[in-house]
Amino acid sequence: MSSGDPATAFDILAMGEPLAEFAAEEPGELGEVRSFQMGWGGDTSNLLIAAARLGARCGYISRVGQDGFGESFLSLWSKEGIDTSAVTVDPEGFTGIYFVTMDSQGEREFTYYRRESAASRLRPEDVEAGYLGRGRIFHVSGITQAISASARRATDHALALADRAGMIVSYDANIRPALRPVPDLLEVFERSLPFVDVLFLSEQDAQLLYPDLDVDAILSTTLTRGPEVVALTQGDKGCLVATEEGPVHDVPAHAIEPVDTTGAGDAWAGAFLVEWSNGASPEEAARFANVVGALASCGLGAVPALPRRRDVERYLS
Ligand code: KDG
Repeated sequence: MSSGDPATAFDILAMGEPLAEFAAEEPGELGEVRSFQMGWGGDTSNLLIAAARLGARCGYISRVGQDGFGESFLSLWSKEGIDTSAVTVDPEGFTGIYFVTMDSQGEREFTYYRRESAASRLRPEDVEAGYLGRGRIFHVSGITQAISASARRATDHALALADRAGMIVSYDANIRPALRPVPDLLEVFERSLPFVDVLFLSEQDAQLLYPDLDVDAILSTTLTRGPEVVALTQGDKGCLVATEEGPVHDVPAHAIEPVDTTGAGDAWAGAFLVEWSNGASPEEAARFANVVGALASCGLGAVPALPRRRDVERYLS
């Protein structure tokens, strides 16, 4: 994607909350684990890093605290080549934190410390039409809308601006019942769909939002509400990709033994966007994204294992 569209400065702009990440290095409850790996998370930040490592020109709209974690994110983004001119360092907020723990069955759990964080202070004034207008794709998620009322208003404003500017609008449902009750998340999700061109849903998101529908019904219901493409990821089963005109493509996953799937869905979506917006068909983009998602699961933490294009090529050869 480094060839990019010369008419725009950025291939992908995203808005959301970065979270300092503490990934347990051993199974156990939060109070029992003694060793954590510090790293970086936050779904929209993960997606941008994944896309930047595949060659996309990216920029982030966010807020971090005036603290060590905020500094660490700013230096990470700059190392990854992500523009931070729309990231505010907010002395009145702190950079959010989350812990990732794993029970003996391998079930992951996220514990958040993010209420009143700097990013939850995102507001419509943080979204400048001039900045958005420099991008080709705008990406946001249900998490950005769930962290606070002002972040939701900022997202609604950005979705409307991006849509009006003719950008490709990408949206990951990322349903997190720990942040808000599911009926509220469903209401915001459905209200956002008319602005969305590419929708990403995990199987778990789909079940939480529409427990009474099967996947075919979920794909057709969401497609009729606005998106041009709906991608439903199904972990080790692969993914389904649907468009209004074509058949539903069922693209198998790559058999790997995952170490940590945190961030794999974000990497998948970033890779899909990079390939699809560069002319690949939805099915080809999903095939590529399945490799990226698999490789992203091969290390502890959301960011360390995100592959570069040469890693994907090496894997495929
Ligand atoms: O997709 C992984 C993200 O969920 C993780 O990095 C943390 O952004 C996060 C969140 O809010 O759950």
